[in-house]
Amino acid sequence: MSKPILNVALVGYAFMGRAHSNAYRQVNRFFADAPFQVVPKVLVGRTAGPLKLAAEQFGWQEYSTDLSAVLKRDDIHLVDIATPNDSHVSLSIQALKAGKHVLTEKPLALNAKEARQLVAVAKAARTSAGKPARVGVWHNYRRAPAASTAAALIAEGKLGEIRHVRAVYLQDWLLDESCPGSWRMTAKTCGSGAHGDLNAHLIDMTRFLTGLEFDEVAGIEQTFIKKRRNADGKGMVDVDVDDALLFLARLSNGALASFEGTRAAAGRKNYNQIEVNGTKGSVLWNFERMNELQYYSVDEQDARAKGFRTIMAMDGAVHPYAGQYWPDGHVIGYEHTFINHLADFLSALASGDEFRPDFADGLANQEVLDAALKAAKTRRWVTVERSQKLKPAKAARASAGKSLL
Ligand code: SOE
Repeated sequence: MSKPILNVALVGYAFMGRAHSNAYRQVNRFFADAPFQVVPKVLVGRTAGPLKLAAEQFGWQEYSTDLSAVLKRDDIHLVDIATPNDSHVSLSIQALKAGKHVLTEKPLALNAKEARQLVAVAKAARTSAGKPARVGVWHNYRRAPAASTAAALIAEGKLGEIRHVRAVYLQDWLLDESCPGSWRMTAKTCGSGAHGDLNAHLIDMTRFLTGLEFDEVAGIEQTFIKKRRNADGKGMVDVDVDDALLFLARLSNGALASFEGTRAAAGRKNYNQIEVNGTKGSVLWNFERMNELQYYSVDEQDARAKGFRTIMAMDGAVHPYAGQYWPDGHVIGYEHTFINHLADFLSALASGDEFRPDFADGLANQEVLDAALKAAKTRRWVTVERSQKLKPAKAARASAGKSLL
């Protein structure tokens, strides 16, 4: 039986545009139960030459430099925003007002004020068919099988009461003084530096894994290299955002948490790690070993066998998403987290069930980002403004319950 068509327009075609394009191309190949036939219809950008090349390479049927014209089309159902941070809110609002469903890159906004505006528009938005518009933020790491398994274990109480979260996201590409300035290093275009880029993922993962919110934060930040050469080769630009921002937090159940986001940790490329300690056990997940989950249980009866164990979270019968791909233990990678994310969004679109993280989650995340940035700048503890009451997200889709061998 043929499925309804979902035509997509994607704005932006750099690193994230490439990752999203791949998800649109692959989702029907791996998720037989996806309720739509996804069509990568139009790639949108500003500069026709490179845009055309990207559209061909990434598999888009058409390309356009005119977003307004694309938004007027009745045959476009979903608009995806993979542009620099300063346009996430305005483009999302434009797409919602045109009656489209919207997926947006993280962080949702430059600040919480902007994010609140977007949440309000999204709540009221209707598609041209008069249905509520559906929205989501691309916090893709939630949907690594091992991370989703960790969330399920925590939700089932295997860790008991959560006491600590310890999370780091370490990169080193800004150690290189010759790396030119870009939108990622200017507050006007990115909001904050490593903080909004990397800590945003840690905040999302903490909220996802523990179901807890953030009460108060204190932090420090540093910009190690304050001037960089301009990308066009002409002169120097000031760097006015952090190269690194570290913060402490008290979570809503009293748990204590620490976070470190940096682009100046030599040798660390995409070291995105989180450890959660509870009264009955601990879990640790590191993206660079994304298919594995470290788990410790205080209940192990044999003292000789007590210790952290490594679970290969690629058993299709029990681990979420794993059974969509290859036989047990045939590992997956970065790009699959985006495919999983999209598959869940499509299911939610068809069923009407919630999709998380949505824009309300994006706002909650932004409120923590803003508070930690303010704390670092003022050198004080700051209470996190929580303008909404959110339920914790469900841990993950159920496993496919099958092995493909
Ligand atoms: C760059 O630091 C970056 O691409 C982030 O923007 C992504 O969100 C992260 O997943 C990888 O690193």
